[in-house]
Order: sequence, then C-alpha cells, then structure tokens
Amino acid sequence: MAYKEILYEKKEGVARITINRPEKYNACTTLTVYELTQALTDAWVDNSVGVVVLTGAGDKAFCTGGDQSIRTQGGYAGTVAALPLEVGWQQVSGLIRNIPKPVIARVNGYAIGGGHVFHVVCDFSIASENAKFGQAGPRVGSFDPGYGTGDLVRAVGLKRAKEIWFFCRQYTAKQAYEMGLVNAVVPHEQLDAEVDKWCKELLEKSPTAMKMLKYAFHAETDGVCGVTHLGVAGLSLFYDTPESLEGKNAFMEKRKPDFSAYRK
Ligand code: 2NE
Repeated sequence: MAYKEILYEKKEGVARITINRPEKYNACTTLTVYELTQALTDAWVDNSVGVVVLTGAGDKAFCTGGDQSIRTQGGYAGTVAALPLEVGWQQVSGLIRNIPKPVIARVNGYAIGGGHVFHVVCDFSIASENAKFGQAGPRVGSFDPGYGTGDLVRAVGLKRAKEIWFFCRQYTAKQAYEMGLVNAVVPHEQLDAEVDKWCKELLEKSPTAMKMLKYAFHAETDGVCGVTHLGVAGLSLFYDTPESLEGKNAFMEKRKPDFSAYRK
C-alpha cells in the first residue's frame, strides 16, 4: 500500500512506522490513523517482523494527537473506511496492544494528547532527553475514555494518572522516567542507537513466549477481549499439533476422527 501520511519500512526483523506530518508536530488526521491501522496489520501478519517501532518524523514531536485544524462541531472532519478519527484512534491503540509482537515507542519529541496515549499503550517507551509528555484533553475539549486512561493508571498509579489528565501539565523525559512512564532516556543523538539495542535484544528472544506474555499482561484488565486474544494465541499453537490436524484430516477424508493417541 502507498502511504501518504506515514512512512513504513521493514528491515532486519524491525517494522518502523513513522508518523510523517512534522509541520503539524505529527498530529494525525483521519487518514493518518487509517494508515497506522494498515501498517500495524501488515506488521502483525508478516512473519519476518519481530519488533515494531512507532515514532514521529523530525526532532520536534513524536505525535501531538488529533489534528485540531480538522476538528469541527461533532468531531474530527472526514472518515476513512466509514470510521471517524476518534474511533480509529482506539483501533490503533488496540492494534498496538494486541499485535503479538513487542512495540517500542521511539519518543523523539512532544508526546501530547492522543500522541501521549500512543506511547502509553506501547510495550516500551525509549525517550530522547528532549521529549515532553502530557495529556491535553481537558484543555482542548476532548478526552480518551479507553486505553489512554486505563493503561496510564497501570503505569503510574491512579493519583498520578488523574494529575496528568486533569491538569494537562507537561513533564520532562526525566520526570516521565521517574514515574515509570518510560523505560529509558538518552541524549537525543543516541536515540536510534538505543532503540536499535532494545530491538536487537528482543529479536533474540522467543517470539511465542513474548506473544503469550503480552496477552497475559492484558488478560486481566481486558475482560473477554483479553481472554480471547490469549485463547486465540493458544489456538494457533494447537493448530500446529497432530491432534488438531487429525480433526481436519478426518473431515476431509470423510472418516471419523481418531483422537485416542492424544489423551493425556
Ligand atoms: C505540542 C505543543 C505543546 C507544542 O507547543 P509549541 O509552542 O512548541 O509549538 P506550536 O507552535 O504550538 O506548534 C507547532 C506547529 O504544530 C501545530 C501548531 O498549530 C503549529 O503550527 P503553525 O502554527 O506553526 O502552523 N500543531 C501542534 N499540535 C497540533 C495539533 N494537535 N493539531 C494541529 N496542529 C498542531 C502544542 O502545539 C500543543 O499543545 N498542541 C496541541 C495538542 C492537542 O491539542 N492535541 C489534541 C488533543 S485531543 C486528541 O489528541 C484526540 C482526540 O481529541 C480524540 C481522539 C484521539 C485523540
């Protein structure tokens, strides 16, 4: 797929998704959000991809949320695939959380509003020491009623999460690190080397173990959706077994299946 508002590249096991609207501090339109869902879906199904990196173009911003210049009464203008931006945002957040591979936020500048939510839902956040963090909703007339509140509570605790949302303050990378919002902070010029290091270490680990762990971390809070992801991951392991194939083969060969060898 040809992308207009993101860059998408895959190299040596790493899929890198870059929100490419630096003149708008990487604020997202409905199209950006749609393209993010497409790239994340591609990274999900491509078995050559072991780790996903999400970042923003330039050195000013990671992402500053929804593009306020297209917001109108009733919400953001435009739909892609019949979805308004605010719905698509939850889809992107859901994909980041459910893709069965680790996702690293490479926070190269402002992570504000919905952009802050994107880094919160990533599995890991590696920040430039220039990065700034914060929510904007109550200041600009919006809020995230989903993962952006729930996952934040789990990262920093309830009191801090409410402070971040209600006051719309900005926090330095050092403060974010101290409150458990980011995994590492490095000088800006070392950001890529640090992200590469984390990717390399993750690529050495068992993909199946990381997939099951990712779903296990979310199963408790995600209710039936969490159990479904954990269960479907188990199903794909079951599909690899002779026991599962016996059921399929018996159907195709129009005979009764014989599962007797698999009672444990
Ligand atoms: C990020 C921040 C704090 C930076 O401030 P500053 O002073 O360093 O830069 P400036 O001049 O404000 O921004 C630079 C350029 O980027 C644009 C600005 O309009 C400006 O453009 P020019 O005037 O130079 O042409 N820009 C930055 N953020 C933008 C945005 N979100 N939409 C459109 N243009 C943007 C400061 O810029 C800031 O506070 N930005 C606004 C953050 C914000 O309100 N985000 C939306 C929160 S709500 C949300 O994300 C959301 C939702 O409502 C529903 C669903 C999902 C998400």
